[in-house]
Amino acid sequence: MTHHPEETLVLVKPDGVERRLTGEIIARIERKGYEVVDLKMLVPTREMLAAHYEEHEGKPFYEPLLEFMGSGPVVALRLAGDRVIEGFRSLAGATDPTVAAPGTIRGDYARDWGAGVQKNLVHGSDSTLSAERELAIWFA
Ligand code: IDP
Ligand code: MG
Repeated sequence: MTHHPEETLVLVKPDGVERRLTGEIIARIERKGYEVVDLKMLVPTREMLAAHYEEHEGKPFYEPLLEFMGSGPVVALRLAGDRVIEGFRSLAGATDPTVAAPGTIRGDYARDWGAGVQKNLVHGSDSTLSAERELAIWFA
């Protein structure tokens, strides 16, 4: 029987691209042992972002989040590996970069900039259902 490893969507957000951290982030993913199956750089449309972040509609940070995510190029990655969803979330660290553990991507390279949205460098799908849904948006 063929082994089908799990897949996830990772985004290097506009702050990560602008701060030239794309290579560092991909290096950490690869060193951990996950496979980059596909990747692309694009400026996402409002429609893509609304679909991607539908669960957050109505929250106070929703508009700042969509504005931030559409403010420049994003690098989208399709990653594969056993338990890669959980594994990448662990590499990324906590959502709030101020308290994300040192050693994580967010903990090492992100901070609070006093904006209405947390600029925390990366996105990673949080479940197999989210991964499937989000990969269809970014790798249609
Ligand atoms: P996650 O990216 O760690 O999965 P989510 O709760 O799914 O976090 O939130 C999506 C994104 O929205 C976060 O990565 C962050 O950029 C932003 N965000 C989440 N919660 C807050 C908040 O309380 N204030 C400001 N921005 C937030
Ligand atoms: Mg999330």
